Amino acid sequence: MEEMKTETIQKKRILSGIQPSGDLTLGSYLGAIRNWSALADEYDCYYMLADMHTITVRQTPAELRRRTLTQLAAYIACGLDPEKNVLFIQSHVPAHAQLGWVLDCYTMFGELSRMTQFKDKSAKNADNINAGLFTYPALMAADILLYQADLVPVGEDQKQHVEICRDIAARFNGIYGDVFKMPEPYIAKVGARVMSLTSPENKMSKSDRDPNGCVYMLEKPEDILRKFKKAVTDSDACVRFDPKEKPGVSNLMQIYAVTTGKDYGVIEREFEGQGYGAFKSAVGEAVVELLRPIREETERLLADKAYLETIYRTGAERASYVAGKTLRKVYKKVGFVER
Ligand code: ATP
Ligand code: LTN
Repeated sequence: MEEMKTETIQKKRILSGIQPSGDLTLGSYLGAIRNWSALADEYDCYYMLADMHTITVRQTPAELRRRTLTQLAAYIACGLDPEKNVLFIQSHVPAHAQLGWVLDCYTMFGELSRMTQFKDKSAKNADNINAGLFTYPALMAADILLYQADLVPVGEDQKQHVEICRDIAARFNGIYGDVFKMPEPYIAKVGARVMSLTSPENKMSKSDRDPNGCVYMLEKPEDILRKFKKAVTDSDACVRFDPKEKPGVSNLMQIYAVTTGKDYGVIEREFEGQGYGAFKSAVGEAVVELLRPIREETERLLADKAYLETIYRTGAERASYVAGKTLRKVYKKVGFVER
């Protein structure tokens, strides 16, 4: 009886997504996907492969297709059960583009100009500063608002986009009444910022130009170990957590802590009096063991294209149902004639 009662209470809804713009990294895993799988029982979860956002930067079509399917397989291999989570490809649900256009008309040039990611990406792609790159936050707002999401789990770097989404929703609701639920960013405390192994002052990122700074989720164990052995540290030869003075060592400690569940005090004692060699190898080995089952499961799933197809088709249907309801409401509010 108790159980039946809780079943009828509407769960809070979560939406998040990652662009298939590069191979997933240890940062994408520790900062995002790993935290998602723990939310499935408590929340109603929607996770998207944000392929429409990816083309704001030029892509090779075959590569984009390969990365999208690999990312879907990796979501599942990381523990996102497709029965409990709606996993879908953004371009399969046309409501994203449709609401995206409407919201473009409720988003101001000035506020888009302040987006840090736009400034960064337009500096990196100076020969292709296209309109999509500029209006991207309105599409991301559509992604979130279509599902009436309560929470949006993202890393620190995406907080500004969730805030502009809230501003757009408040502006729209201010004119038309309560159409959109106001979403909150949801930032995990651990792993929120995994740094590059070669330049620990920068975030580990899929599109990093230095491949040695970045550990890919599906990388071979020997390559992972080699990258950790080469990781930048300092001349102090002491394993101690101090992100300001010792960014390289502290980043490795953070990775080791999240991977093994040990706290910083325990790690400091474990490597006391030893050089960095033993420490770096231990972190590398812990990461290899963390990623090994995920790599094996991703490879197994990728060999079963028919299964992946069933997952993304079912996901698109379930997502379209919810998204369609919001879109119809919005179309009616702005004054479009019903078909
Ligand atoms: P790109 O290089 O294409 O900008 P990225 O590697 O920075 O990509 P995103 O696709 O922007 O990754 O991020 C996907 C999700 O993972 C976001 O929620 C982001 O905040 C989180 N994330 C990405 N990199 C890290 C990292 N190094 N540490 C913690 N979280 C991360
Ligand atoms: N902008 C995000 C990816 C993204 C997203 C979303 C995240 C697109 N739409 C909606 C959360 C909710 C990125 O670049 N990491």
